[in-house]
Amino acid sequence: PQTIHLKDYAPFPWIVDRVDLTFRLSPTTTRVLARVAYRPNPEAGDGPFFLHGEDLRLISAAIDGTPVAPRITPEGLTCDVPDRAFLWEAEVEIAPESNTALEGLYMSGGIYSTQCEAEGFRKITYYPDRPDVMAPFRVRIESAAPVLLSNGNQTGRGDGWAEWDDPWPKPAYLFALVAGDLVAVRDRFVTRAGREVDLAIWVRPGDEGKCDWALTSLKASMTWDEETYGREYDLDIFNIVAVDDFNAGAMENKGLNIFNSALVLASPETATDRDYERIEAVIAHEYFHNWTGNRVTCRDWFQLCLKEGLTVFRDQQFTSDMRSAPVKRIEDALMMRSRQFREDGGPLAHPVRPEEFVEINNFYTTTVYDKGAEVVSMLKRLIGDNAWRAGCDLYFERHDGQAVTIEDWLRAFADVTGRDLSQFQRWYSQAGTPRLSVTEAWDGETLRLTFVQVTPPTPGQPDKGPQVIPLTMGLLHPDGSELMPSTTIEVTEATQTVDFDGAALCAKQGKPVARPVPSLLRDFSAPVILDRPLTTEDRAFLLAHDTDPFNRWEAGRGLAREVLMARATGTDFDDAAYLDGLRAVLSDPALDPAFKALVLALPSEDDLAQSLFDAGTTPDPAAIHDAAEIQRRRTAEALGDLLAETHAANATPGRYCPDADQAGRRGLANATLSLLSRTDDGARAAAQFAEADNMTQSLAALSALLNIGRGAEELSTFEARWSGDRLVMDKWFALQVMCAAPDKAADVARGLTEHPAFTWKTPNRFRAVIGSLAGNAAGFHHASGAAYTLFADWVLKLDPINPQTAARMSTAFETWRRYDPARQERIRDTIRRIRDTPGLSRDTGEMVERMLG
Ligand code: BAL
Ligand code: ZN
Repeated sequence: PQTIHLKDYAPFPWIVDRVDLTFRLSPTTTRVLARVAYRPNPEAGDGPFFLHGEDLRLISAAIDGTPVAPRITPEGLTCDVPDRAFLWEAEVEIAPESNTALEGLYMSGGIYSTQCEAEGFRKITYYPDRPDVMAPFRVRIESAAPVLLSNGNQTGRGDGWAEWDDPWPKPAYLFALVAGDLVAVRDRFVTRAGREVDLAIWVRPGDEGKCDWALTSLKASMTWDEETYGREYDLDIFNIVAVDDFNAGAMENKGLNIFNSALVLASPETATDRDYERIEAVIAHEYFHNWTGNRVTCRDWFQLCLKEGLTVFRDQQFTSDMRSAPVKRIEDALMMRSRQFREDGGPLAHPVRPEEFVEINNFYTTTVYDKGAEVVSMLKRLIGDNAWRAGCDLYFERHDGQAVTIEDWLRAFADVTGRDLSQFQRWYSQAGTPRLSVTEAWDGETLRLTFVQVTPPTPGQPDKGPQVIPLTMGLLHPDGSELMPSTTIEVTEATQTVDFDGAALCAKQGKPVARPVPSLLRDFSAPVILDRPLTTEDRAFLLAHDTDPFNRWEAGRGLAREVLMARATGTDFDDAAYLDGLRAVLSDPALDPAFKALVLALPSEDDLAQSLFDAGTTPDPAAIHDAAEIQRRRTAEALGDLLAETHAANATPGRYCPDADQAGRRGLANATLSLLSRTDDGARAAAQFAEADNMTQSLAALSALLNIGRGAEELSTFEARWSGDRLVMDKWFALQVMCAAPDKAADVARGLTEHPAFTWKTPNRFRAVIGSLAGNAAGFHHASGAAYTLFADWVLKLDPINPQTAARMSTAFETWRRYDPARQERIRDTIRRIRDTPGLSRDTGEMVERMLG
């Protein structure tokens, strides 16, 4: 397979002035007629007239009405064309019904739907399928289906046809078409400028009652983007469609977002608080793309973070504003550490802006998205809120209607601030998580902090330069009061010292002079690993006194990690400080319940495996699992009454509402329930399951029961009640695998693959069973190797029909080098078995090659 390089970028030699598409829909023989106006691009060099096209049957092609005979390859066609403006016409035939890869035009549950990002449009017609070719599209759909949708505004509708016109030039990856038997739940939004926008959420008949939250979230997003960034919507219609078969979460097609139904449909009975929060965030994310991605798009796919990192950052800001900012920050840091640091530290590490790829679908990663968002967040932190907004305004003003690069993006901020951002740009080009070590020295007057930053080698990048690390920090007096509130310092050198006049700070507060206690990397101000020798007493002090909620939580997490790492390696460790800390947090009436729930949760087993590995110890997944289980029981025994009180006080916060307040209280109650089940034999959980009137409490109770090896009866009750609801059944499948004991996980998953409802070609169901097996760390890495084998068998089964999802799944093996020689050998042999399978897709092939290194 061919590797594509950033350095080889060249503009397309033609400009597209207009695209007219006619679709005659049929499940097996859809005809697509394309009429495309081309003219030479004066800013591009010469090159062949090459149009991408895959799995198309060309019926006819013509230039200015004269038939032509292009040369066709599996990747596209070339054709001799005049050196002037001309009209290209081509008719092709495609078969949406047999498109199981879910890229291009496909059928899902009888509904025609598209997914064109990144390179799916080439499966619809011959076209320069690259993001820097932007054009206005007109679309005519001919079909007996009752609902016919495409991008832009509807310009005509008759019996068996509809016409759509999208005036905003767009790349082909933003094209969308939907047709089928759908119903709309409608609303209306008036923009700040007075434009009246018809909003509609299109779902299968029967799902109308589950759209309210998505609509509420959409209107909130539209208002927020106007108020926060001055960005308004620009069409008369905004449509969202929910489909069941979808490789990812959702897609920001212009004016016609298409969503995985799991991220649209919600009712209290069927969706959890977590689902509601996610729906709110993803609806916002796709809406925000209208400016960050659609109006200003990427020049090439190497610039993917330009739209994704920025849009994730924007949706994070939105969630912070709609809910609790500290809780959101902790959740985002947890995600970064569990997913992105893991990627950054393994064989799949790549820069936020990669420089080469084989299959671009493999680069829709946590690094591009989440680290990309952290880079944007650091930029804002470094330049301040006003310059941030001014830079964004300048970026939109300069580049509206263009396909641009990270250099263009940064130039807007350099111009607004006069700042040299060349060192900052290393965040885009250097892979790997910087490790920032800190040592402290106190001479009775001055506190000196010495920072040393090192970014470890990653594939293709042996040496790294120092990066600009915005380090937000504060200083506390040993009596617990604050000496220096949050301040951001810039660590730019490989080694750097910073002095603080501790004596003066104490004197200013009227305090006796004492060595200040630093609180570093507040608010998780940079995506780095902070190496800082802290004692248990230091952590307990910060948990009790830090004024920064993130670092307060971080201190508690440090205590938990200490206890679990010691226990997992067979070392005696006193958990008194950890338990005292929990007691204090749970008893503090001033703290947000959602924050308490986060403090109560243990680090994940995968997180502990990574921490042990980072500390130079080979992690034993079984020992980690046992350590966590023992600690849960000990916590339940030590804090029983307080946990029970907390559960009782928070379990029923009133008539169900998915807002942050209620969700936080339910989250805390469910965290306590899980612990209490360890000592009450599941009595409370069984009662909660029997009484629950919402999915959050029902699922948490079921999970608490399964985690202690009970819940068989409840599982049957749940299945009988929800067998007709595919999204709820995904939860039923996933929970059993996630909660299975380590020695049973593979068998549980195998058993579920034999369940008649295991429709494995639907990505959501596949992920629920097979994906969850990788999520059960001790089960996945059970010494028998049974889970590795089962997992690989299913990846190989999925690969021929859906390479994109299969490739993504295969990354479960990315951590193989962490483990002992026996496990390493098993996993390596498994990856090799995948690699050596004849006919393996380019997608999965690239992933396994990279994992083997
Ligand atoms: N652009 C792909 C889906 C998303 O990130 O919004
Ligand atoms: Zn996105």
